[in-house]
Amino acid sequence: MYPNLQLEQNDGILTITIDRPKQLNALNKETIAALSSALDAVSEDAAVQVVIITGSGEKAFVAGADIKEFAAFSIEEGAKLAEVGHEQLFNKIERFPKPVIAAVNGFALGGGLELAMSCHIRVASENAKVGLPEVTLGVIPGYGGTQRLPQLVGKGKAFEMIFTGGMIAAAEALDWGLVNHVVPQESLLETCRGMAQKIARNSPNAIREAIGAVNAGFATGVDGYQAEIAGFGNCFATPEFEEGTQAFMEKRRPDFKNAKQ
Ligand code: CO8
Repeated sequence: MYPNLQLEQNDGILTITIDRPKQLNALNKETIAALSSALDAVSEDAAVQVVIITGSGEKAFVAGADIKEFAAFSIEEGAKLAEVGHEQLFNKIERFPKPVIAAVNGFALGGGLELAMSCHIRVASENAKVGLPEVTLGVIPGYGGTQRLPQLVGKGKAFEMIFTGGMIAAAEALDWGLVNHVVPQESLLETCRGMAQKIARNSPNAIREAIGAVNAGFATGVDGYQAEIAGFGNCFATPEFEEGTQAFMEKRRPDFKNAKQ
């Protein structure tokens, strides 16, 4: 049991629902720590292959960091809060060895959009609205938004979103490449689970290496191509590689679950 979270595990897919609906699922310290622990608990658990993160209710994914919690912070406390958040959650998700899908079921604002952007894939419901309203509060995005938003939508659009603090609708987020798909709210989880099931049929080891290689291309001072070469090599001589190639030659579906040692 984790405070402010609901967990549901089915067929290798763990769905984590952030459950503070009265506060529009705002991320307070306790919730960030709980998410961090829930992810740690499954990062090396072969029974979980894909994680879906969503928000409770029909209104919000996450309406941001909990403003009430940091309203009276000093410079040092503000910096510490951001630093701890990066370490405990946002970087952890980006580097998580299993795919993490954000099911954006409503408002994803500030830290909420930053949470969605740290996930590997984003799927939004038609009613979703996303934005980085931090400058309207006198702060800047502090959970990775200044870095991940330009990666996803380009520098010009990122500046526009950050400077105006405005929200964009799901359709525009799709157009900008900020989310991969937009679906009716009632089919959001089903769509994410369908995608997760497809992913779960593939080699977990290869997926872990792919996450590392893609991330390496965005890391400062790291040669992404070299990371890809190393990751590609790491896949060889593994039971999953043996199973994948054998299955192809035997004209059957690979069974990676039983290929694991
Ligand atoms: N923090 C705390 N409480 C919140 C938050 C939030 N981010 N968002 C909503 N709530 C609470 C409201 O205070 C209200 O609670 P109560 O009834 O006790 O007053 C409840 O949720 C419902 O909200 P509203 O009544 O405002 O609902 P509306 O439908 O009228 O409006 C909105 C919905 C438009 C989403 C509105 O709630 C809103 O603008 N929320 C704030 C959005 C925002 O500014 N988010 C960014 C926060 S700052 C941030 O995320 C910084 C990230 C980086 C931090 C780095 C470390 C510090």
